[in-house]
Amino acid sequence: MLLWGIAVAALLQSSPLRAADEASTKKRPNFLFIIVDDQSPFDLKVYDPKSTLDTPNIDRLAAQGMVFDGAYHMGAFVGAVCTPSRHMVMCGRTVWHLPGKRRGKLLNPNADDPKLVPPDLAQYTMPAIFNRAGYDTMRTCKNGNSYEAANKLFTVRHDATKRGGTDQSGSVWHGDQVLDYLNEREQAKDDDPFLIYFGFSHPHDTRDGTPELLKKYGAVNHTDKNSLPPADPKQPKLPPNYLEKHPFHHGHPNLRDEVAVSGVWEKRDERTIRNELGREFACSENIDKQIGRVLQKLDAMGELDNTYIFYTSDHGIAIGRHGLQGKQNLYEHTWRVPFIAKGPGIKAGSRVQGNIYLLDVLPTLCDLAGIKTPKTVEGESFKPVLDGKESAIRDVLYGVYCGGTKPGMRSVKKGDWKLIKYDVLDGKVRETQMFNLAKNPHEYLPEHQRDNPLETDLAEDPKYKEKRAEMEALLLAEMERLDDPYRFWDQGSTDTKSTK
Ligand SMILES: [Ca+2]
Ligand SMILES: [Ca+2]
Repeated sequence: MLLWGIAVAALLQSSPLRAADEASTKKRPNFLFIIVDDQSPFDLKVYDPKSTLDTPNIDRLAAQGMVFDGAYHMGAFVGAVCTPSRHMVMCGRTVWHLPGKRRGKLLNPNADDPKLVPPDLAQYTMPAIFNRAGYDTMRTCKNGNSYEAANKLFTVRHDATKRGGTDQSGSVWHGDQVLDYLNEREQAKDDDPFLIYFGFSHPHDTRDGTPELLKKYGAVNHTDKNSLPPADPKQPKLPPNYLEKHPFHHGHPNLRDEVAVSGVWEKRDERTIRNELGREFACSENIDKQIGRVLQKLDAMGELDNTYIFYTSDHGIAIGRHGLQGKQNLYEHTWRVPFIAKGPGIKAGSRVQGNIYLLDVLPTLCDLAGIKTPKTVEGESFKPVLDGKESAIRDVLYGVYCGGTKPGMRSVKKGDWKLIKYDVLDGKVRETQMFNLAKNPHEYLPEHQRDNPLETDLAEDPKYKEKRAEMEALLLAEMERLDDPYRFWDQGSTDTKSTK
């Protein structure tokens, strides 16, 4: 019996699978989750090779890892799109199953239903799960517009809103918090695996870049509402889908991001938009520098190869695209997020569609760490994509903006096709758009006056009547599946919330 036991043990030890298992239990992987605030994927060279934004460190992550072309945030029921987005990151739940109450008022109409929003959800958020699993958890990020009940569970937390143009008042401060933490670990010879939530306050406005980087992108921190910033050829060019005005009202009167962003206000002229893009780029390059510092430190500590690194944003942003300025729309520049992953086993230089949401991050981290994913999580692990076994984890994507007049905006995407619907301002605006994203990736509208007949909104084109019916049905099915409490004018519902 003893001999047999030794033989089995020897056999197990010689098996490569067993050897890999043992190695991974000896040293579990670390996680560095980088999240910036308000960045369109199309700002980055990784997504737009013509972009003039220099991000050598993000580019290197992409070259050594995997780039996702289909990464989305599911949407928001408040103007502060950050808030639901960051809840989804923390708890892995779909948008209508999130906490959403402010001063007793339900922002998410489902928020009081314990079947849809578990009252003890904070105990099943990213820091809670990883603390229980023996990870050291650390966080730096902006304050506010996020999930405080989860944020406060990180063992080490250094949050502050840093949107200034100096080291102390800007992104350098967030970088310093992570470097200080890594230095302390090194000195204490702390060997536990770690999860670092490395958040930035920029490039969210106010986009006060450092003088050096502002100069590089030809921009100024423009503060005078009554004048235009100077034109400068070094500024980023206007985006291809720029418009001076969106063709119809977005449905959220007095929306801060569309009327009150310092440096832009309600202006959409070329000088204002190019200057603001220059400011956005200055802030984004500064973020890239901080990422570089942290990666260098991880390398020096010998931890880099055992660390999964994710780079993303809480959502995109318009800044002149389609005549919009904010993050309260469902065009690709804003519905999508940049998403890059690098780490053990992820093929260098790979690129996938993915079709992931930010709410899939948490189950993926659990999967990679070998932690059981809690039942509260509704997202899906995209580890099979990271492993190169799948190229996408779902076919249909759903998006919502419901922070202004109701029911607001919805989008649905499947394959190359995308539908966006608007039902706002008490029925004054009822619009449907349909795009073939393979032929019209910038979502050109008739106002862009493109020659190619596919480079426009195809919703009313009789040639695509069947496609539109299919997309409309998909949208309704997603709204039902996800407990969307609203219905649109043409969705044939008796739901009492549909008209108000
Ligand atoms: Ca944000
Ligand atoms: Ca420790």
